[in-house]
Amino acid sequence: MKKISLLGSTGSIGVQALEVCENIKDIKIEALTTNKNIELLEKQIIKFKPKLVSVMDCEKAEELKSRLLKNGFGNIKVTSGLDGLVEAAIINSADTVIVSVVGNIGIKPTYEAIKYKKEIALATKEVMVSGGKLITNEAENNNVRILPIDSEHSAIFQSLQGNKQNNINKIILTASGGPFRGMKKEQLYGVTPKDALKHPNWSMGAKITIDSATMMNKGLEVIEAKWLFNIDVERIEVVVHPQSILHSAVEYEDGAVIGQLGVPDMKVPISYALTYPKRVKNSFDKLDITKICTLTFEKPDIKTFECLSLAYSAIKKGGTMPAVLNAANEIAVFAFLDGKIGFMDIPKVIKSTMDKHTIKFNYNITELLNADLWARSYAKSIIKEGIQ
Ligand code: MN3
Repeated sequence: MKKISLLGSTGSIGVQALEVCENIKDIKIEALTTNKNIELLEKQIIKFKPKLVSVMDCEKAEELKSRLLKNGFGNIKVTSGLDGLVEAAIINSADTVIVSVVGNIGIKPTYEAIKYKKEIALATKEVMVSGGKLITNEAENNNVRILPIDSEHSAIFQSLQGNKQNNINKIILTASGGPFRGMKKEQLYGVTPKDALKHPNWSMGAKITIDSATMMNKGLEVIEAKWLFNIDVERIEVVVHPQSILHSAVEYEDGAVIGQLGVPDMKVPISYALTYPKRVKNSFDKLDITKICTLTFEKPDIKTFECLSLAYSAIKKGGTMPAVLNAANEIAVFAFLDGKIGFMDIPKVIKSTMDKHTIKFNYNITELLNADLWARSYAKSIIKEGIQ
């Protein structure tokens, strides 16, 4: 039986992960965490009866404690803050940690979970973008597997099975292109958060939906793929594929391209990460290939969607730069969602922050998190002063 700690159980991936766990059956949920959605967490607690839960927001954690006491669930431990999240990640009774929190907050708990030799099922790509080098080193040292939940990376991972001895030419990383595919810069200055939140194929959280609209999501995924599959970014090609049916592919040196297809449904990659190398039957929607009619592929418009080039540039510069890209992006995205900056200001905030950063090439986790903090405060200061 697999025993799971699920970090970020009330988010879009977390909720789907619990659905997958119910389908797999032979799984016990040991810990659940949320940022502040204690209403949903309480329902999950009643259903899955974990040993420990953690709430980032301390006040909400206290509120949950008294609610659980009233409900007769007073025996469940409630922790809070980043320390609480780490406690959930390293809980003794779990062997696998699903990381599906929003953003960089996932780095520390993932890093600690690896030290405790927990298998990682990773949905939070920011963990790899920022901490890729430290996380993959630590995983190697502890002989810990990191299984991707991100749909493209799951597709690449699936396409690599049975090919250990074969060299690959390149990874073909597919992108939907987001809601603004085909639009030019001039058309994008006036777009609102509401426009950007309408993703054509995937239903996801707000942060990743905006990242999809700017194509930063794909930039982050290029960096994520580099670390997960130990491949040079020059050999990762982003291809826009609006139907989101081919979830990504691998081209081998003989020219054979092996990819994974399916309906856009995160439950499939989640399930594979939890049951690998086995596949488990489910009742989720299946692909009717005769109904697709057309699959199209095009090169990304990197002049319009500058975030994609910024991501390539950050990983090529290396060291702490990808962490800075990621942190500045988080600040810019939330400022855009709050109506503080325009859509086209997002790459400007990121670029200015990157330009100002002095890269550190040898760093520990504290120094990495400091680079992240510096980038956040610098990005905030640019936004406050007004973007040129
Ligand atoms: Mn993805």
